Amino acid sequence: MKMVKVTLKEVKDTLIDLDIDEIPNVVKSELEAGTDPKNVMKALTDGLDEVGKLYEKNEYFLTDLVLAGETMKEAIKVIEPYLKSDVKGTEQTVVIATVRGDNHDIGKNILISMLMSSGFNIIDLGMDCPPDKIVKTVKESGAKVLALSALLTMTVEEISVVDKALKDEGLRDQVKIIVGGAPLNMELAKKMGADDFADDAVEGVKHIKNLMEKSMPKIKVS
Ligand code: B12
Repeated sequence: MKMVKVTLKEVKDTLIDLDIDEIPNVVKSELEAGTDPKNVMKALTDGLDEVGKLYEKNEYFLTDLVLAGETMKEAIKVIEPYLKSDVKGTEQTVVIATVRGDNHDIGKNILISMLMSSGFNIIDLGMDCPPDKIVKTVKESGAKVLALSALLTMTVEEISVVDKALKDEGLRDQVKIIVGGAPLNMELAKKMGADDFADDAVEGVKHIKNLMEKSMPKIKVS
């Protein structure tokens, strides 16, 4: 394969053009030229934002959203080995899911890759995940952190359903909930009963490490 120097704008545009055949080449060229993988990821997510806007304007259709998702997945395959997190994890378990009714998993999967490269043990419950499955998994795994992704305004409420279901089972004190996804912010996250929120996967890894540390039993040194 002949490598030609590309720009971040070309990475973004290739995604907007939904060019699934070309995306691995442009992403690889950009990475091999030494560009920070986080910046390449930013160009790709900016591209997806643009796709979302074109969809809102009825210039793109559902089939285009589907193809955008597939194109992003091809890009992530190339970028994943370069995405090393600086935060070292503690090999503790994080249960992670996209909430019920929501079929967006690209952001969740980026977070998983970064958590794994930081040494965390992941139980991935996939997308459109019912609350009872989440509760059962938290119970059986003894996980200290539950990470939930919600991309649709109408599925944000599902976070509070999970929070309540964990409370009903007496498990809420055992597990911290962190949430992420475009419609969320810290205020809304807390309103839904979560303990924490992070804007992106890089911040997410840092926050999860902090939550893990907070949930460690304190050892008294006399
Ligand atoms: C690709 C896509 C799809 C694909 C998803 C494929 C897949 N496997 O994920 C498909 C085609 C399935 C899809 C379907 C729909 N979609 Co859609 N989709 C998108 C699109 C273009 C990109 C989403 C994405 O992957 N972004 C890139 C990732 C990397 O970003 P991210 O998920 O936000 O994740 C980052 C952070 O948020 C964070 N993060 C995410 N999760 C978590 C979790 C934790 C714990 C932490 C710490 C951090 C974190 O870290 C990530 C990386 O940094 C967005 C537009 C957009 N700009 O977001 C619309 C969008 C989300 N979709 C939208 C809509 C309306 C739909 C449909 C309802 C369309 C329809 N009429 O059927 C359906 C709903 C299906 C369903 N039930 O879920 C709207 C939502 C509007 C809203 N606010 O409710 C959007 C915003 C488009 C738009 N502008 O109108 N979609």
